[in-house]
Amino acid sequence: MMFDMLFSVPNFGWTRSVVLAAGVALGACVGCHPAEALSADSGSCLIIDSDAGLDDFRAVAALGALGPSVPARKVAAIITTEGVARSPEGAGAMERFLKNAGLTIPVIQGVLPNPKRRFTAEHPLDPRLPIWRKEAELLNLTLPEVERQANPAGEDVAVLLRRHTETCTSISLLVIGPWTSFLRYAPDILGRIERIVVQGRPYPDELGGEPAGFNCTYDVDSCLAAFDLLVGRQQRGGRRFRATWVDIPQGPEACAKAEPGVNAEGEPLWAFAPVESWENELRELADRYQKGEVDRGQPARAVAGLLRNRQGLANNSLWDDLAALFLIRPELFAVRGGHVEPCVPAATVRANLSAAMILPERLH
Ligand SMILES: [Ca+2]
Repeated sequence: MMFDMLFSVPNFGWTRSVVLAAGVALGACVGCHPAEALSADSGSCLIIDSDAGLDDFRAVAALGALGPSVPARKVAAIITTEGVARSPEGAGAMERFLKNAGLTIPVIQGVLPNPKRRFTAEHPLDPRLPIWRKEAELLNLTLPEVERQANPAGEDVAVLLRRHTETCTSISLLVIGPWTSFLRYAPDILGRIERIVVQGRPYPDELGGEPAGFNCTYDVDSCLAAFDLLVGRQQRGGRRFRATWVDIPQGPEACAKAEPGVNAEGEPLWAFAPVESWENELRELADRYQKGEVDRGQPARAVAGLLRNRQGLANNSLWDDLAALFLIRPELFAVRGGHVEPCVPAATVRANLSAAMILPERLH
């Protein structure tokens, strides 16, 4: 999530994928999923590595609805890595959310970070983290108490992930949390990864910047080690390996029809936020897709429930939502600096996210 955003690694050569923007189909196709970026072979899987923040749940709702409908694009597993939420508590919250959303996706606890790890002096951890953690682990305070996922066998993330990726011939990895767990499971899947989509942007917004941003700062040593690993992967895999940063517009210049990130005085505008009206829009959409006992609107309704407590959404933005949407509708994004960002208004982004949260008819 958030802040002044991540890093780039010298000589890493992130692929600046996709282009284009204005003028292309801006509308939301409810219940259908173009998903050009997700390949259609039968062994194509998506893994989501998440720290179970409130934006993570929204991202999962949009992508999770893809999985059961099109097995070739299934979400093989969600890993909960400690960041905003803790790992077992984040896994418990994620399982509860998935149940509320009517989605069946394996949830695996990530490994714990080194308790003596360092934080960067430039980006110390935010003192508001305990509040964010409580809100995330309690699904924006909709749960009466924290639900920790049990792991009686004590098996770690790599062992558990193997079971869910055996048939995956190519893997897309969405990283919307710290990199701690990635280092543990990477040897098993790195050769099959065709692309990595990461929330954030390099800092500076080009090759050669220094790591920054919450997902990196929380476990900076793992973050740096992960990117050292990926540099080697790209050298071996060449152009077949793709990684894309996705971020909200933050600068003074609007990209096509997207709202600018700051006003004339340079103050943040937070246009790409989970606004209050989105809750009602999601509920109305979910109700439209509930026919008798068939409820195709469950993911949308579950997300609407997370938008009820506005206090928990103060200064919240569509960070991880956008990273998920990039996997679904890449044509809505354009390259800017070292990252991609949406080139459509925030309302269009929210409409497309809402549409992705409706379960396809073929499920029922
Ligand atoms: Ca996150």
